Amino acid sequence: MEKAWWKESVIYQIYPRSFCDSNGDGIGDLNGIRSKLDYLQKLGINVIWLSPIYKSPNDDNGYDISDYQDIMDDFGNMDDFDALLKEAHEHGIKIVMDLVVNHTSDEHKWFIESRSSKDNPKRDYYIWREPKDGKEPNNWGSCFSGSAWEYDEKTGMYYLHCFSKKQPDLNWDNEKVRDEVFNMMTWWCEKGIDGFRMDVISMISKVPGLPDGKKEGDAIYGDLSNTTNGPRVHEYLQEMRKRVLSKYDLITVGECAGVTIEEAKKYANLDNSELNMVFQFEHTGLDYDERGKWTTKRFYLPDLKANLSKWQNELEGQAWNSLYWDNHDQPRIVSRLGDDSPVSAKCIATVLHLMKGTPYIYQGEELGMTNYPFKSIDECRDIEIINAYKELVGGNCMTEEDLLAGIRAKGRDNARTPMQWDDTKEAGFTSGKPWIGVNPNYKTINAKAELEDSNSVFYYYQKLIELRRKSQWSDIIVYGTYNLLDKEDENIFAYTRQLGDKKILVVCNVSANEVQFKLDFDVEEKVCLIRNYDNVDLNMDMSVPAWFAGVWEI
Ligand code: TEU
Ligand code: CA
Repeated sequence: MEKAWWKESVIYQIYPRSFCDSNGDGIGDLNGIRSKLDYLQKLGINVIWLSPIYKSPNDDNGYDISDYQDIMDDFGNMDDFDALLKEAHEHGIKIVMDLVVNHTSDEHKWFIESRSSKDNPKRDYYIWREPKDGKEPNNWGSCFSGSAWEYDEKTGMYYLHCFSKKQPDLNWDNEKVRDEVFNMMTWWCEKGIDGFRMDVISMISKVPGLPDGKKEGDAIYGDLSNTTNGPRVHEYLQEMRKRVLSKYDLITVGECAGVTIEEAKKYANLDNSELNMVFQFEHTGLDYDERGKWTTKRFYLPDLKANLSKWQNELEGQAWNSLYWDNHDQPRIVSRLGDDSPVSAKCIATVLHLMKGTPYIYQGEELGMTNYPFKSIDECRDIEIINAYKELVGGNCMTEEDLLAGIRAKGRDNARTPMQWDDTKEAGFTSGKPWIGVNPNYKTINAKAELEDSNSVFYYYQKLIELRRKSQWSDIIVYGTYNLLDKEDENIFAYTRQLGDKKILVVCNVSANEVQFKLDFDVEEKVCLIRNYDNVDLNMDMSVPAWFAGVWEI
């Protein structure tokens, strides 16, 4: 297997709005991030992915961009960015930008021109359609509730927005749009950035004719299945590779809603013709129910084991994998799969970080930060949550209590509460009033306390990162093959990794119960790489305490 720095990396995602506020306005910013580079270097990560920092009206917290080549006022200015990039590099940390080019903000100058008239030269930068029988051109529903079409009085046409109506979809079939995007990407690469995370990149090629989507159950709108993995998506990414990506030493990861294993083998193939890796979503939907995400349903471990193992085994030798539990769109894994306890956080981290692929750590995950106890919709800020509340509670589809329970379990704002730095006011995130509430458990879950406790979740993550990046087992962890054990076991997630004649065994009890675990092969324990209970030794028939995690060379 060909070696590469981006295969051997551990990437830390920062949601700038909630990471660290340096000027007391209650909003995180670039200088706040720069002040925490020593902390990140101590953790041991070598790449930071910044969620969007470009000019934006913040309808979707920066995922609605109005100027790709200028910094959002809330976060600072381009000098602050240049200082952050320089100091990150001095800390041995690369910077990956969030590339959001399936859509822009409706306040982008391109869209302002496009909507001004039917014959404006930029009209076809976006997807405009005449009404069909006086209504929307098709049945597509937006990811943020309602129709995916917005009627524009001025020209009597609809424009497509798969997300909020302030996020009009770009028309990638228009080569002028591709030129604009590739020129902008080159401009950032010339500044010295180290890669791109590509937002919903699987959606940039829609099925010609924009046919209706599938309607599930009593859904009002059709789904967006005709917007993902479209007929020209690989052509566009191969053009991006040729015109931009191939000219720089970058890491690229495509966020690919709806991606299958077969499609992933194209996006993330090993011949470097498109991207390095993709974020797939299958495992994050395994605790949804027939109504979708607003449920308190929990994972069933055998399903999770089967799905993660499928991606481990079926990409082997053909494409590179990303590994993640958390990001700014997901609830926090220690609440979702664990029981909020630090020992469960360490167990769940072990499951992921010994697998094959590039691991991503979302800000606060390394501290075991938990979901937030939302009691009212007024505490929420996310457009997805707010629109869902209007549609589902307003439309009498769900009671407020049920939806709030679903928000506490699955809402994106769980990941967007401020980073918990210490036990002072507002968790040391800001000297002002934070844009969203700080989790009340910051008194005990915070970076300062964990840096002073050698048994903290922070130091456990530091050890996991060190094993992958700087240990005698680095090669086997990065490049070894994966084999799941006991696929039916409802509590134990156990697997081996092998490279040549070297083999390691990972045993995790992903439950709050003490269980027995039998190995059907004899083990001659050589050395324990990491474990979250000191007194549990490896043997053929072992009693495994709640949330136990252990890794041994065998
Ligand atoms: O997310 C795309 C996406 O698939 C998510 O909207 C996901 O479906 C949803 O959040 C799960 O509930 C990307 C960004 O990560 C997200 O923050 C943006 O809101 C979205 O695109 C639009 O840019
Ligand atoms: Ca600030």
